[in-house]
Amino acid sequence: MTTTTHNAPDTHARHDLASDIEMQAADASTAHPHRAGYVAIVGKPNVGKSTLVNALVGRKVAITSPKPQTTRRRILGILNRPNAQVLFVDTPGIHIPKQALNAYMMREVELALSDCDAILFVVDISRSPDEDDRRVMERIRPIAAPKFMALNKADLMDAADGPEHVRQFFELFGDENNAVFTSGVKIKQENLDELLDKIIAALPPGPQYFPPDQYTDQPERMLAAELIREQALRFLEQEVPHAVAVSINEYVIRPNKTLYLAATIYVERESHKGILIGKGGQMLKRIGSESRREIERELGHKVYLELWVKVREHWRRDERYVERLVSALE
Ligand SMILES: Nc1nc2c(ncn2[C@@H]2O[C@H](COP(=O)(O)OP(=O)(O)OP(=O)(O)O)[C@@H](O)[C@H]2O)c(=O)[nH]1
Ligand SMILES: [Mg+2]
Repeated sequence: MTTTTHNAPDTHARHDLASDIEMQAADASTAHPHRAGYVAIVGKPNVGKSTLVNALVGRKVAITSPKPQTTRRRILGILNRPNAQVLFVDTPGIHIPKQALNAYMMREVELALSDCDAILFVVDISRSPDEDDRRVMERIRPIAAPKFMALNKADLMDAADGPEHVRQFFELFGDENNAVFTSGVKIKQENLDELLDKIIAALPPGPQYFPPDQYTDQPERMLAAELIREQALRFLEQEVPHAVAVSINEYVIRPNKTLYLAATIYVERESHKGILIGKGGQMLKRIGSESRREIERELGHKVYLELWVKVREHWRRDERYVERLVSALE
């Protein structure tokens, strides 16, 4: 595994364990064994995969943004239910890779698909299916794992075109019974529950692989780096946000519980650096204060944040840098 978002047992161990438990369940004639498994969440960019994972897990596991290609690697979101532990694996939106970064992102999707117990295909129901949705479906069609479709952004569904979009998505997916209307922003909890019940019923019997208080596999410093990138995506325009990567240089929790955090925001060109810093440093200040607020809210520390800006020319084209920068390790 290259970037390693998972700390879970390897597949074989997991499946051996699962079959043991299956046998125990059968011995005890239990009708409702505890279930557990990985659910790969896939779809084209910007359909709301990360927003949906956050809504399902009930925590901010992954950053979101109106700009496509926000998610760059696999991100685990853990949901505990009395009868199940669902391991959602958020993935980058599927697209045709042009640079080393995009190729990396697509490898991350492949890794998620290569070891999953179920697949959740997310689509944006406010539009009709296009080539990109079809490409996703073609990719997952040969995979044997049970598949579900989230007809997402249902809150944006238009009364006039909506039914036709739904018909076309059903036709593409081919299994109406495993499709559910969802919305990650205006949540109709019943729909999310309906989706969850269907997914859980399809998972293999298995134990809690992760402790019940753990909701992701990302270390705090990585969450912090992502929260900073989210604010950069929010305030920057055009190609600059896509050229941003964030690395944590120092992450120290002081005895008074204050978190001292020093991070570097990488961009690809001197011109990006100028935009990121802004007139009189205003842009960097804004990104800094909004990120600090978010990190305080999500991680529960008082935060002292120091931001640096560096140029790493064309890092997205260079495999050597991509992995390190995407994992916030540089
Ligand atoms: N109205 C509405 N907007 C949504 C919904 N889900 C997500 N969005 C918005 O759609 C945009 C994209 O959401 P993300 O969750 O980042 O999408 P994604 O599929 O993870 O995108 P990538 O990581 O780029 O592949 C954001 O602006 C979200 O706020 C929804 O159910 N309804
Ligand atoms: Mg995403």
